[in-house]
Amino acid sequence: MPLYSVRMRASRARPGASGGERPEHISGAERIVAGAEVPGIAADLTRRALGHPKGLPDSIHISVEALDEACLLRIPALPARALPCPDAATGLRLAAGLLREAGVPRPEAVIDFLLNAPPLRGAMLVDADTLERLEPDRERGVRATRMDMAEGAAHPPSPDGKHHYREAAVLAAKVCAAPHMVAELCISDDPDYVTGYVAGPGLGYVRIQRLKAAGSPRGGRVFLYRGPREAVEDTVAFLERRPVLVEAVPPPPPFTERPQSTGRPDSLAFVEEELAELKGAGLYRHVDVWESPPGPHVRQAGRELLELASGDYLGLAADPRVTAAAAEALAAFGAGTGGSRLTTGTLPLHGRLEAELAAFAGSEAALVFSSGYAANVGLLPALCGKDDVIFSDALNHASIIDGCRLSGARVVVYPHKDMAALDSLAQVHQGRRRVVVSDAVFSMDGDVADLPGLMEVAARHGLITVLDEAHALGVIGRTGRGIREHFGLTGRGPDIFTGSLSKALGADGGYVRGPARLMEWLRHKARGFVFSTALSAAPVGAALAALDILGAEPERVARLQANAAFFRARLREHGVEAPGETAIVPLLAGDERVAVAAAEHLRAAGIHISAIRYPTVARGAARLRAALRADHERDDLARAAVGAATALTRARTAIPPQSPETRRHC
Ligand code: WAQ
Ligand code: MG
Repeated sequence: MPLYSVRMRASRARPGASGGERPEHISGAERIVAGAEVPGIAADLTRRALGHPKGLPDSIHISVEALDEACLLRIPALPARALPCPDAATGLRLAAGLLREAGVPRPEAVIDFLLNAPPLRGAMLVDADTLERLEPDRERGVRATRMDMAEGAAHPPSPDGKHHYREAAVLAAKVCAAPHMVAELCISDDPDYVTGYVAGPGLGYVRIQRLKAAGSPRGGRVFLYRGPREAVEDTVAFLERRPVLVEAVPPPPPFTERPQSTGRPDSLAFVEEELAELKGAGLYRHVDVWESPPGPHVRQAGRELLELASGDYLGLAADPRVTAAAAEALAAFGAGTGGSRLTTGTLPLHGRLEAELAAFAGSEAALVFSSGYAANVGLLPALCGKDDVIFSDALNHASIIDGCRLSGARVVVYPHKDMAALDSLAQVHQGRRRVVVSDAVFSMDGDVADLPGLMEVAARHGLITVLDEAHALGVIGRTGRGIREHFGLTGRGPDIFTGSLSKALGADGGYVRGPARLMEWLRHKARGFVFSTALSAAPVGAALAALDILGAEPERVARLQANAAFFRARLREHGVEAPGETAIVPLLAGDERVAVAAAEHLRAAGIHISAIRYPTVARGAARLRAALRADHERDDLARAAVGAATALTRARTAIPPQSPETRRHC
């Protein structure tokens, strides 16, 4: 039985339009039906054309065309879900989040694009990364046609004559099946219909309750494309001409968050509320999935990116000697240790790593923890309790802050690197034990603690000194031995260091190092050591090999430092301030949205530099944070510096400063 495509298009001449201008599009719809149904469907579609809220047409085209069934494609419908939202502004933010999830790097720009475009009959076909228009006819757009529900003949017309959801679900399924399609955003141009959607091949069909104000005729569609220019033609041909039947279109998912039938209050309701708040404030975190080992060039979502965000400063994480050592340790000792260091977990490798690490960095002994975070959260509560005082730099890493809180000690936060303030505070706050703790290299600012000043104040007041060298070991000091070497300090150094095996050493895990008697004591007192399963063999083996390389090849450290200096110099040439003096280079943006938009511009240019926002830094102190590597090439760094300068300028121009009123929300 032959199938027919029946299409309706209603339009009217624009009021006052001069000859030659295109008529104004009012509505369009289509079905695929058996021959016997053609007259009935044609009548249905004509009634629809005459009843559109945009007004009466003065021309209705009905076309009936037999389909070549050999090229009829049957595809499954997209899974559908619904996001409720109180207003269009919230809906648009949700849409941006979904587009980003679908892999669109600058969703806000896509939305602006749609909202500011003139009305079209079809959709804009847009490059997902550059936002370039790709369709051959930009006044008409690209129209997805020749499609219907597979069960089309059976579906009854909806009571209000509106078919929005079903038709959209069919169209979105076809669009998402088109080659190189990343996502679709749709806002209805029916003034009474405020619900819209975002769809994507991996995302499914997501209805968003409100995407515009009621009464507004402004709508449109954007199809986001990522593929070769030569393939655009095929994509357009598929959308416009390939007959498609969509199977098993689900009923429209409702906008209730969950069935209310039980009448019981939902004790987890706060989760949706708080996630929606984060999305609204531009603070929702989307995680990137990497598809290659760490290195100066990496792959993410099928794209090659120049990487300036990783803590693998010396390029050791993927060094064949390091990975081979990890593999050897894994084969020799298994994947897991099965218990705490005090029960079944201690391997000969742990002892070797502790001895070599201590010797390299200049301590008597060391103790390996399962992460740098665990080292701080293990050490500080062991060292201090409720009768004690911890003086903590205002910009210390979160793991230090958490360790301070968990200790129950009085925590006195001193202004960043302000040794005079520390001195005064130490005079005032007395206690049983008193500790001063500071990052050696501050992780978000890339500056170095004033160690000589700190040692002097500590000596004057008898404070125990703790320095976190996560971003200092292997990074500062001529041979990478850290902050003491950086300052050429030969006398007494800090009492205790904490650090990470997962930054310059390219492995995984953390450590505390210091006097042997203190390490012996910590083995009994640090709960994060006592009650945590021992770090497994592979990362310990990797860290040992990395430490050997660091000792034997200090030129890696020199290259890292030279790269950082080169990158800072290029940035300054392009008018970007680049404070700090280590491998971490902060490029201050202030506004969260500027930082995020600049990072997105950079990503579109093939450069990955992280945007850092609250809660990692203070609100309004958002930034791009570049991290250098020893194996970065100069050409790449020069390109990244120009890219960063351009991206920041573009983001600042596009995003006007917020009034204090709106500022409060992010
Ligand atoms: N192909 C491409 N673009 C189209 C097509 C088509 N076949 N039909 C419409 N457009 C474009 C055109 O620019 C319109 O202005 C815009 O999309 C909106 O079209 O789950 O009714 O027909 O409840 O107004 C969404 C339903 C309904 C959401 C969307 O779109 C839900 C809708 P409209
Ligand atoms: Mg329509």
